Amino acid sequence: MVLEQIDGPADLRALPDEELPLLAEDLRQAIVEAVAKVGGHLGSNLGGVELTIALHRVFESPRDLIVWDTGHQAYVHKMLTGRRDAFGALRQAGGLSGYPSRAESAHDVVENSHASTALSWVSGLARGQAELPAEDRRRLVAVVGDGALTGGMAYEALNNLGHHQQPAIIVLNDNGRSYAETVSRLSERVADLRSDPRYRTFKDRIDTALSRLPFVERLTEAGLEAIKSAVSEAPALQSFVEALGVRYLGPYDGHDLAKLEHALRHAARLQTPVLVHVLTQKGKGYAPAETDPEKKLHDTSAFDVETGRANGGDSGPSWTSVFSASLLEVAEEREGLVAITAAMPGSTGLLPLASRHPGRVLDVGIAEQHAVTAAAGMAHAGKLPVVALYSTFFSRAFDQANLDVGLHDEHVVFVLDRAGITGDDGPSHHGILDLGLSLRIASSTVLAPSCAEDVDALLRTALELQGPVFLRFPKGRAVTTEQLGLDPDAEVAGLAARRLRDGADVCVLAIGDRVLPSLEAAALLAADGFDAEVWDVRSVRPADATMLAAAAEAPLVVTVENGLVGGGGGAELADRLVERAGVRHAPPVLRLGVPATYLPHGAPDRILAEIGLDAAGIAAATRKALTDDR
Ligand SMILES: Cc1ncc(C[n+]2csc(CCOP(=O)(O)OP(=O)(O)O)c2C)c(N)n1
Repeated sequence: MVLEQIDGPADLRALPDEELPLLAEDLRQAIVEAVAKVGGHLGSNLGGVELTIALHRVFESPRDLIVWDTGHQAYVHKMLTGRRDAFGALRQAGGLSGYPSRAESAHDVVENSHASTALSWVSGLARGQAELPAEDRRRLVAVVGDGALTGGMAYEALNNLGHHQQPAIIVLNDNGRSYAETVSRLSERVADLRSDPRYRTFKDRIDTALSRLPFVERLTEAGLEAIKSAVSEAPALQSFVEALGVRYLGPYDGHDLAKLEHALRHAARLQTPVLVHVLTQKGKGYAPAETDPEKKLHDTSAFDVETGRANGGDSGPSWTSVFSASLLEVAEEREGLVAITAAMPGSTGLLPLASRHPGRVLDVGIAEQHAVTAAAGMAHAGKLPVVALYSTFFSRAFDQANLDVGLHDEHVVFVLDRAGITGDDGPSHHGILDLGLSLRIASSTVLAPSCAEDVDALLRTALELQGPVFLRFPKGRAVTTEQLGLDPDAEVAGLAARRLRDGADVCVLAIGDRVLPSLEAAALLAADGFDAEVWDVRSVRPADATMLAAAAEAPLVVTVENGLVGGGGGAELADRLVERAGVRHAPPVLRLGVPATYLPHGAPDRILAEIGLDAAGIAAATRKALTDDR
């Protein structure tokens, strides 16, 4: 294996050209094998193999800084920068992160896996080193996907890079897709280019014109550049970035190593902001990824290498699929309902609705802020927008939710998937801020179903309300009414809370997916002789008056949530108790939730146990509070 000879970029640079295709093959095989075992991001890593090799041959990381936008496509980079042997433990607790990680390697600069930030990072890095002598300045490279280029921050940074003529190389890894096809005219034009015979004509014309140039000029890239700019069929992207003051090179075949290296060396010599446009094929080299119509195996759980099919996981539907089915039903009943996604139609459960009513699902690109303000506009125009986001990405759109939706009292329903600890993707992907953020919006309603049946009931309620309404549920398999010991036919009205268990020693107010472990904790406490009352809060705001009245009488209240404990659901309920009972008479409240720290990757259940949010942890904390008589 050629890959075994590569312990760092220096080995890669020393490798003879003819061995590079073998290395590319080794890398693809190693990535498929590792991801098949542990799950992770596949399609973009397979597509970016040659590009990553070329980057590490041309630039000298870690002296030169390579910033991977989003970071899900940095597996090849990890393999080539000394982490080949550790790759088997990808995304496992204590093993390699699925994204760049400063703790892992000096080659990793940025580990924020929320998209569209790389151009701002290099703009800032360029500004930061502007006063250094030229020989001390590092070369700066941002690698960004066409999907990430639909995010507003990328345009804001391009504007600054061009305006201030900051020397930085933006490598656009254009595979035409985010998860689904990228929503952008700029991308569409490139898709046309891939198949359009006029593009060939354009390229041919350049070659012909170039062959007519004097020999010396032919040697200079400047000659080629001048001709390209003069040809009117140049891609729309070229006109766009050049209008902002950023040079454009390309498009290049992202699987042609020699051409890529040549293009990157040229870009590095320019000393200006320059965008190198590289066309790659998502999933390249692995048939099940190349042919996956939904997302080119963008991400996947562990799978069978032969077929590419995910290994059977736990049985039962996921929270997402429960929401998906419910949305389909309620959409049939409400013509005005429109679902909005920020480039994740499949993962947020919108595909069934999109296939039945294509016009009623809107993919805005990786543009959460725009999604939310556009939803406010739609609501004002009489539609019923449902914005389906992962909890972690909602943070991006807090200001829009607060002011465009909240201040204007527009009725927008936010469905926040993957709320709570998400696990494998590490600190930037845990959905632990949404409760705190949504509760900061003065007019918001905040709902958290504890079981599958309640997703439907609370979604229906959310659609009846006014103003911003948030519905959050976690990653993974949905809890059933049977697991909670509920009668499936016993309906709970509207926003009412549900008393699941009586008890006089302590009143546990459990939110969303922490209801089941709280019930289990009550059983553990009962074995120790403590009688716990347990409520399924369902609506954090407004909180049910009957529940608050019961809690106000308890000697101790414990709140439990899968979200940041500071300023979260427990804090909200504690405030309501004080309001109700008076500050001197309200019961003491023990708030259990996620601590304010950047939690690393690992299996969700394991992380939840470590931070005391499983049944044993809830029981232990409650027992301690009950017996702590100082
Ligand atoms: C702000 C934000 N929203 C959503 C996502 C989820 N997400 C991760 S990768 C991805 C698609 C990225 O597409 P692109 O940049 O073209 O990279 P590719 O995977 O196609 O190489 C999305 C939507 C994210 N990381 N950040």
